[in-house]
Amino acid sequence: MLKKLSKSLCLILLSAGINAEEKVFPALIPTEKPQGYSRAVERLYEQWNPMEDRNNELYSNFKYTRLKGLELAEGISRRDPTKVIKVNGTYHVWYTGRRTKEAPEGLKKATDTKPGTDWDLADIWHATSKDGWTWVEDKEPAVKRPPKPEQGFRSICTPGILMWKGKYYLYFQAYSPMVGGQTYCPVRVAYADSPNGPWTHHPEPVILPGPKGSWNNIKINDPCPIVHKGRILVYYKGAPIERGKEYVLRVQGVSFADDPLGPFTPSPKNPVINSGHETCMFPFGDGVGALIALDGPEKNTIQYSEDGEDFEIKSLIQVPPVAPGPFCPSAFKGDGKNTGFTWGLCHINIDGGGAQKSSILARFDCDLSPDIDIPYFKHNNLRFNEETYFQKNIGLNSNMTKMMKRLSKKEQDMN
Ligand code: AAL
Repeated sequence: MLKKLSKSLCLILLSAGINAEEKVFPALIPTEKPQGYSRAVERLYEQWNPMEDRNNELYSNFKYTRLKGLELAEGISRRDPTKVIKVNGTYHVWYTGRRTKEAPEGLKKATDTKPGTDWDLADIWHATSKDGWTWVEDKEPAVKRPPKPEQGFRSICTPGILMWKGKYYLYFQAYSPMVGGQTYCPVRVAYADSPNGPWTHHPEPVILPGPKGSWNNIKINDPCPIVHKGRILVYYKGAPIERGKEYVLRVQGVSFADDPLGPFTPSPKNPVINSGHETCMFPFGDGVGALIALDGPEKNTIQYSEDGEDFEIKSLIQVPPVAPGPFCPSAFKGDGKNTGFTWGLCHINIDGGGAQKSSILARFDCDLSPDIDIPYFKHNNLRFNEETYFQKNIGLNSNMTKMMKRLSKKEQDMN
């Protein structure tokens, strides 16, 4: 009987074009790396994991929801939120808040009352929530611009929150007059005993741009503090004053401190991340996770580093939150048991641009927590509707349409 069966199995395989002796990659994914297949199969085991993104704690897709209470209003822009923290049952977030009668129209047209960019003439605002979906904004900024001529008198923006030994620290970009890509931007800090303030400006900037000719010699953007192995790490994006294809564009560095007011010592390995415009670093397990979006060869990835300095790509992501501020329940414990996050706030520029229109804060949900398993967020194959493909920045613009038509014409003439 058995003999008969295996004979008929051989016949079926042969008729399907498969030789019973031939090695075929099985449908049931081997849990151990099988030998003798392609580099792609090897990578599945060496760099990724055989269950693909379904088993990847550092992979997620992101789903967005409009916030209640912080809706778009004339003359108000909110962007670049901090991490969300929870204190005595209330969630807190801080962000760049701009309230100007006039709209930004570029730095050349900026005046004392007209902003040059969405983050010009801004202060740091604060909102609270009981559930993470509905938010209530304070009546006044939490941290106001310092008086002239202190650094930051023109605009303070893009804050990052740190909880350290029962106190609260907000790190932020401090601009005196803005003059385009050439604007000098160090990081200042303000501190408070309660998330509700009052906040006091530390008199001196704590993280300064680097020396002449270095990768961060003009700007330190997006300060993102975390606690790792008992130390304070502040990540940031640096930019040089030099512009052009041969110069560094957007890379990230880190500085270490044992006191929130400094001194901060830059990592000798800086820059520690070679990409990213909108980023967020978060404690994960006993290392550091980093969500890296928009710029550079490693854009739209989630990376991981054991020591906070040497990062490896762990996943490729789609539609990442812009300027994410996740709620990381154990972000500032520094106990090596960090559980990632499942939601946070981010910003969306209302016309899909960057600098010239107002922005809104939005909520994102995801599964970047090793303690939780939500298969919905581990799906691949995210597809978009018609409107998405033809919207500004994705549809081919009119100048490029003309150029591509000229090119097609040339190709036709040549062939
Ligand atoms: C943001 C951040 C920094 C930039 C600008 C305001 O999203 O990258 O803060 O300077 O845009």
